[in-house]
Amino acid sequence: MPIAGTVSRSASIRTGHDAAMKDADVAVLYGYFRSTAAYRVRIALGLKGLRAEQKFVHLRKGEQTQAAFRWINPAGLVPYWVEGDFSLAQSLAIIEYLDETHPEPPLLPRNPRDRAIVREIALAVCCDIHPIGNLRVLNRLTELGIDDAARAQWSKHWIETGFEAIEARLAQLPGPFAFGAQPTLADICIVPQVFNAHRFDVDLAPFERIRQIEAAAFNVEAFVAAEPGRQPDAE
Ligand SMILES: N[C@@H](CCC(=O)N[C@@H](CS)C(=O)NCC(=O)O)C(=O)O
Repeated sequence: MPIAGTVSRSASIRTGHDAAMKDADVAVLYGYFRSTAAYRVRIALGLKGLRAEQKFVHLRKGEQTQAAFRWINPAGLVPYWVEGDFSLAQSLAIIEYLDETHPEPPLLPRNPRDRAIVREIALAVCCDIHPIGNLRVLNRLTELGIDDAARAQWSKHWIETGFEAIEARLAQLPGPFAFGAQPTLADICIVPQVFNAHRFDVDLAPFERIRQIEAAAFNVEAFVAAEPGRQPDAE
């Protein structure tokens, strides 16, 4: 059980202040370079100035379906967070946990209505776009006889549909990020989805605010360092 055997049971998050901690004490993030959900968590860690040990689950090779990983996360999905005896699935739950345990800089605005709007955008990505284009959904389409070209059309269509709704909301909000001058949970979800949109040749011309967010993110180290191509498991 090579993956399971590497889980630290005494892990905690390492910050700039306690960088001298032993490697065995660092929290573990299970991910995959091209996983947009893991990409979200990497950005959040970077914005908070936190580090976690990354362990890689090769989704294309199906490692997420193997017993070694299902022993860690029975859902067979990444990201997955392990910190001592505490473990957590779901990127939004992990990010909100990090935000609550490490409040600076905040990833949500203070005002309840503003917080709700930022969450609305994040959920539009995580609930309305991402799950329909997930690998296991695409694999199921193949099993049902859908060819690769139609599969790609499927992904492109749902990204465009979701982006139209998000862009309409963003047009009401100040830039350059989704909710003003500082990145929030909304940007953490949008930027990885834009990466995926490029993979499926989505024309971003109609999405002015989304393009503005992508450009703003290029100037923030946490977003740059989290890019799939910069991860140790990138191919
Ligand atoms: N809602 C979950 C989604 C997790 C998810 O679907 N992860 C994808 C990668 S982005 C995955 O592990 N896919 C494996 C598969 O489809 O077999 C989250 O936000 O963490």
